[in-house]
Amino acid sequence: MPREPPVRVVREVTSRGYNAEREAVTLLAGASDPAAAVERAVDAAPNDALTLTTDHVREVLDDATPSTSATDADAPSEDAAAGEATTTETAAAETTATETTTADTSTAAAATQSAESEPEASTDQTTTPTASSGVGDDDIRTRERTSPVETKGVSEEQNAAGRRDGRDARDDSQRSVEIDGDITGESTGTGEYADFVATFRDRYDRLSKKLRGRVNHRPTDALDSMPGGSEAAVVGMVNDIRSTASGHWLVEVEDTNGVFPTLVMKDRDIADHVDELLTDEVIAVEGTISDDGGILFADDLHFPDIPRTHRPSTADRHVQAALVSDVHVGSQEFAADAWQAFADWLHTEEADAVEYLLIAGDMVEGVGVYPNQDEELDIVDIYDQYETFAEHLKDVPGDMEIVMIPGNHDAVRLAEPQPAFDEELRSIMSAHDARFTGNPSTVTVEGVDILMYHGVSIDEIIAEYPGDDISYDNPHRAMEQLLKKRHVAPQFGGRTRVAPEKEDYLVIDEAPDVFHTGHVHKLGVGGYHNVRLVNSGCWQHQTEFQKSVNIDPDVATAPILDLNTLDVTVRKFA
Ligand code: D5M
Ligand code: FE
Ligand code: ZN
Repeated sequence: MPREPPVRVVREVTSRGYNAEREAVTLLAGASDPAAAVERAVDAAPNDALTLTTDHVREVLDDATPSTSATDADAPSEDAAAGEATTTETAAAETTATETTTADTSTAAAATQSAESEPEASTDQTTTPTASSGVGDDDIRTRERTSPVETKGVSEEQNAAGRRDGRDARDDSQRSVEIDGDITGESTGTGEYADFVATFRDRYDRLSKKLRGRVNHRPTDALDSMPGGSEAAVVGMVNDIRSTASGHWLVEVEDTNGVFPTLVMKDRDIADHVDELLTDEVIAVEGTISDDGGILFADDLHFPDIPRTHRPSTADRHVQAALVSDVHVGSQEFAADAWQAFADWLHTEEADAVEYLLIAGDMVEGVGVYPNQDEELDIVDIYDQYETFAEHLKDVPGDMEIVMIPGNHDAVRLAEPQPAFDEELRSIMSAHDARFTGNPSTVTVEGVDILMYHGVSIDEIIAEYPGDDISYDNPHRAMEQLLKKRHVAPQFGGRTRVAPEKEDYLVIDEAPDVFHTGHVHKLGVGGYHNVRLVNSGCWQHQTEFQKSVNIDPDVATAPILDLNTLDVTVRKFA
């Protein structure tokens, strides 16, 4: 009997916008057809349910798969182990040495990288891929291997003003941080139907503009009256993707005038792109109108994408930013010692140039985020969690510029765009005079545009994409898809909850220089059309739930971005 590893079931469930009780996952994994069982359980669950419970699952299993026996449902966990885990990574994580790797922006897919974004030192030896999971194997060159960071005693020397004792006194006058695209204080959505129409209209307007100049497009209603055999193009939002009986793909696109079907033949090269398509993203299709006029045979597909000619801006001086996320203070698995080692390192001379700290969400573990989460809480009160987080943040040098966006564990609305922390939470985290902005936001640091986004849609990209090219081991590959679609949460109605606003704040209007995300607790460094991609790891050891579904997090990794070169050095503190 086929048995789905629970991790797949979890992803199936979450990609449909639900969390699941652990036992519900176990039951689903044991069903004779787990995918169908997930489908039915999701249908059976009330629309307003946030969590798929064992009751929801039992209901459908009893109804439709009477053959599922209790034994099937109880024993799927060995299968889960077959999936991913590598022991080498765990071994690497247990050493206390600081591992330093440098990634350049060239990936196999981006041979056109500009010279200026290549690292200047490429003579160094190649590191083993297991030493830094998620960092594209091709991209890595070991620049140096440092001895274990000397951290002892640093915090004692640290004075109350947070001056960096191992480091030079600094002149702050060259620093600058600007913020754009922040929803905070601008939210107008009431959740009405009209708001959704406005959001989608805005998405279509802005993304179709990026495509219209590239194809000779016609509105859908004009395509209807074009003679068979005409060459034509259409720019629209993907409304539906279906395979036909003969294995071709029917991709229905919608513009403001109506819908039009396009057909992608399975033997064409462009058929590969159909795997990448998500509903609600905006694309252009070029092709030939069928003889009877009812369909467009696709010759080419275009995504809004980042132009290959994109030239990133860089800072005018040698200065660096630490890009972290997913601290999860309040969880029993919060890696307090590792965080302390990181904070201590920031006080050393070696970290002299690290003047910025960007935190991409999930400061705290939160309360009631997942079922049974309370069993693993170290701090049960959400405000106490932020108080403790603030204490840990105080260990970071007081003269660093800090920018924070919220994530799905934080105490702001779950639906994206998420506004910044409210006044009460800001006053708790006030120590560093940090900047608080929404998720997503573009944070321009000394001229470098950094798109910060927590990353919930990465789960969805990975769940929807067939094959192993894009997985939790290379989250930066999922980030490429978001850039290609020029939207941080392209698919509506799935795992990523989206709030309607009069503008679509999730559109990536300007190509960023750096894209920084977190959420999946896996490290990933890459490059796409000269945009530097960084997915931070996390500061939370594996939770019971993650263990049960075989998610193996990259704990205590701090990617350090050089704002002058956009090179990234990954440091490990566990
Ligand atoms: O997300 C951490 C990662 O783990 C992210 O990929 C989601 C996944 N995850 C962890 N626990 C669960 C449960 N209970 N349901 C669904 N998905 C889960 P984070 O946002 O830090 O929890
Ligand atoms: Fe997280
Ligand atoms: Zn998260």
